[in-house]
Amino acid sequence: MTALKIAIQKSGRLSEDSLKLFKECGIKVTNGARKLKATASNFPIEFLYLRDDDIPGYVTDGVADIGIVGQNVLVESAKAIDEVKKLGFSKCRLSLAVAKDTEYNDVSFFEGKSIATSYPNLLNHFLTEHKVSADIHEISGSVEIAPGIGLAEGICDIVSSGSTLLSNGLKEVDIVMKSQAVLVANRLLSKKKQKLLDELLFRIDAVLEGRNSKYVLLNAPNESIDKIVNLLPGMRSPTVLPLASQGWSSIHSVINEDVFWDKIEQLKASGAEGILVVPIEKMIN
Ligand code: PRT
Ligand code: ZN
Repeated sequence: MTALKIAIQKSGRLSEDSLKLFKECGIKVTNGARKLKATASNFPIEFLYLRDDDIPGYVTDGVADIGIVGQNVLVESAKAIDEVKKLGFSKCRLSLAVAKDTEYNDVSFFEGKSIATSYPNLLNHFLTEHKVSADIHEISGSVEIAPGIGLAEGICDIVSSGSTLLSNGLKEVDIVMKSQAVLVANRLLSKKKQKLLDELLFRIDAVLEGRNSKYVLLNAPNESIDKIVNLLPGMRSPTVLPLASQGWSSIHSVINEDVFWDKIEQLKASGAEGILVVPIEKMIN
């Protein structure tokens, strides 16, 4: 039987959320992470556990059909594979940073200076775009210590909370790229594998849409219904049910996480009371 082979990070910042996504997609894999491979018991998919840097290469070569990797690693690798879905986790940015008391106005600061990074391709592309010529020092780890030991005047590294920069006396001065985990796929999947990938993407969409939405139930006096319904699109339109007490209704709908608090304010101002918010496990449009 054909199985889709997926490469995911063995252990690191992508691992837990990657496994959680498959679990929420109803795909059962038993304790794989300590082994090299594992097969799901209820979906034709085989997991390969690898270092994140190797994933774009394995997917390009077809050792794996698909993979989960950060956009930073994908773009840096410059491999001929496609990003098929943004997954919304492991969000971070690749940024330029300098010693915190340095006067910095714009990227031209780096003209003729040296920058330490593990992302030479991305940095080179960014500098070229800004017509800055600088000396790129490629190092594989602990980039943040480079200015302190006199290796470079600046660094280009991944930042998420910013605390690594802070504790090394550095400040973030420009963003080279924003990144998140993405699903990537080989460009030459067989028809059977493409069908399995489509099934998987259908499940992933349902999980991601659900994560990004809340189910809301509220009470309102009947004269406010029109106003409230206008605020709430719902999947098709909101549900309106009469309450036992005369003149009142219960309204049910779905609100997108991005506009959640704004909507709640508007609903309250329009007469909504007793608002209940419930997580959605999956949402199929
Ligand atoms: O062993 P393997 O090669 O598989 O893993 P790795 O050590 O190369 O990667 P890992 O697990 O650290 O990161 C995997 C992916 O997670 C990265 O490619 C990014 O897409 C994403 N990601 C999200 C991060 C961070 N957040 C992050 N904070 N990757 C690295 N960091 C590091 C950064 O390099 C810096 O040292 O964390 C430090 C900065 O964090 P803050 O919170 O102090 O700003
Ligand atoms: Zn790595």
